[in-house]
Order: sequence, then C-alpha cells, then structure tokens
Amino acid sequence: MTRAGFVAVIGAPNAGKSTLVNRLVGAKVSIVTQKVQTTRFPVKGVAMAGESQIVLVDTPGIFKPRRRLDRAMVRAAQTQAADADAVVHLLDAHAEESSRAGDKRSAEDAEMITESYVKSGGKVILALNKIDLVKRDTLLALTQRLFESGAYSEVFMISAANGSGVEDLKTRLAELMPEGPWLYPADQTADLPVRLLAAEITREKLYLRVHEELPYAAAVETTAFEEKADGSARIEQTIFVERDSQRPIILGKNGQTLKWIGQAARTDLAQILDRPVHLFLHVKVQEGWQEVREFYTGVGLDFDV
Ligand SMILES: Nc1nc2c(ncn2[C@@H]2O[C@H](COP(=O)(O)OP(=O)(O)OP(=O)(O)O)[C@@H](O)[C@H]2O)c(=O)[nH]1
Ligand SMILES: [Mg+2]
Repeated sequence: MTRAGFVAVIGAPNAGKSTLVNRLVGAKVSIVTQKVQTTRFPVKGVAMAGESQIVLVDTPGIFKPRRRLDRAMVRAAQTQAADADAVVHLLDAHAEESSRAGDKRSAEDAEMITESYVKSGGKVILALNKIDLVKRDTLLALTQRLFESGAYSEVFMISAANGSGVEDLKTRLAELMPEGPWLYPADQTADLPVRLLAAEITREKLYLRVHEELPYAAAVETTAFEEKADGSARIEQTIFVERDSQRPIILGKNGQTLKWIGQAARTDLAQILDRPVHLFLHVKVQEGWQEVREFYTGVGLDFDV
C-alpha cells in the first residue's frame, strides 16, 4: 500500500523553509540565502519515506505585501497551503525569541500566515526551526505559548540546518499522506524545468554575493540552454537589474564580482546537472521589470493579484 501527497511549507520570510525542504528531500531543490524573500515562487521537492512519497512545496515567505511582486508571492504561498494534504508552519524560534513584543511588522506578518491556514481548513503542524540557536528553556516556553493558540495539531522542534528533529517530522508527514499511487518516479527529487533551475542557482549566488547592495531588485533569466555533442551544457543567462547604478555593483571592480557569481553558479550547476557547464552571464538594466507580465507567468506566479 503506497501513499502520496503534498505538504506545503509556509512561514515568514527567512524562517528556513527552503533549507528544510532541501533537507527533507536530501538534495538541493530550492535556493537558500541569508536574505529575506529569496524564494519567489513555489518549488516542489520529492521525498521518500518507506512506502510514502511526500511532495514538499517550498513557498515564498508570507508577509504583508507592498508591491506587485510581494502580492503575487504571498498569494502563491497561500494557494499552496489551501491545496495541500498537510501544512507545516515553519517558525524561526531564534527570531521569535529576539523580536520585541509588539513588533508591528512581525505581528502583521503573523496575521497573514494565520489567515492562510484558516483558508487551508485543516490543522497545521508547527515546526520550530533554528533550535541550534536557542536555549532549551526558552524553547519550551515558546512552544507552550504557541501551542495554546489552538491553531496547531502538533509541534516539532527542529534544526533544518543541522538536521536535528527532521527525521521525526518526516516520519509524521509520511503517515499523513493519503493512500494512493506515487506522483513521481521514486528517484526523482525535483520538478523545476532545467532552465528555471539554472536561473535560480545564479540568483542564489548573486544574492549571496551582493545581498546588502541589491535589495530585491534583480531577476535572472536563462536565455539559451544547449546540450553540446561532448556532453557538456552551454548556458546563457541575463541578470536584470532596475537601475544603471546597480550594474557596477554586480560587475564589481574589473568584473570580479560577476566572475565570482559565474564561477560559483557553474560549479553548482555542473554538480546538479552532472556534466560540465559553460556559463555566460550578461547584465541588463530593465527599469520596472517587476511590472512585466512575463516575469510572473514564466515562474507560475499570478500577475494580476
Ligand atoms: N542556525 C540556523 N540557520 C538556519 C536554519 N535553517 C535555515 N537557516 C538559515 O536561515 C537563512 C534563511 O534560510 P532559507 O531556507 O533561505 O529561508 P526561507 O524561509 O526559505 O526564506 P525565504 O525564501 O526568503 O522566505 C539561511 O541563511 C539559512 O542558512 C537552522 O536550523 N539553523
Ligand atoms: Mg526560501
């Protein structure tokens, strides 16, 4: 008897959702950076646990949206939660501990998250993340307070970064999956089209390298993906920025920054695609790319929310 279903991982920006999905899947399916709003669209990863197939849906962070892109991201996360067989609300225990009471912004974000699982109809699993950074007694007090809210069916304490507690969560998710045939071949871990995955990897390196200078203003598009006769892949990508002043930030002195980004992305891609990769990056200024419909439809986001 096999089981299979969808688990939406939702939470505030930077809670560690993508780290958790990668950990559960055992492969890198979604990009991770120290920056908030790294994940822009739902990304699926497939985990196997005995006879259960768990399709994890990594989602953009839920927060009070301000721009069109924010709205599209938050709506996508809420839709995934509503459609899933189980919902995990991942909460950064460390941030929760250090945020001052009455922090208006985080209160608004929390409200948005609660709203999305009210829409999901069912109970939600709370997973307190980053327990490697939090003292045990703080954690217990936090758990009690959150559990008393009544919104959660159960609580797990985990560290997505070092894996502690993650196997228990996985076992529980496996039990919650409905009976039925597997949705993906047992050896498949990701289902992102390869061009999109390649663009995400480059965006990750871009964020890792210039996260302070470049708040949310960049997008990456794969413009060519060619399988060469010698077994290698030739990939061309364009990095879009919004202003002329952002170009030199990405290029760096003598083009050093762009070179680093390209090398780091190429190394990852070669490993993920399991073949040599030739990567060519271009930087283009496109004012207001966030208002271009194709940037949304290309990654499955709704432009009109
Ligand atoms: N110490 C510690 N850091 C963690 C843990 N989980 C994630 N992180 C770090 O938290 C940061 C954010 O992780 P992500 O997985 O990108 O978070 P996210 O929730 O997907 O963020 P968005 O996509 O922006 O909403 C990264 O720097 C991770 O390395 C953890 O268990 N412990
Ligand atoms: Mg993410």
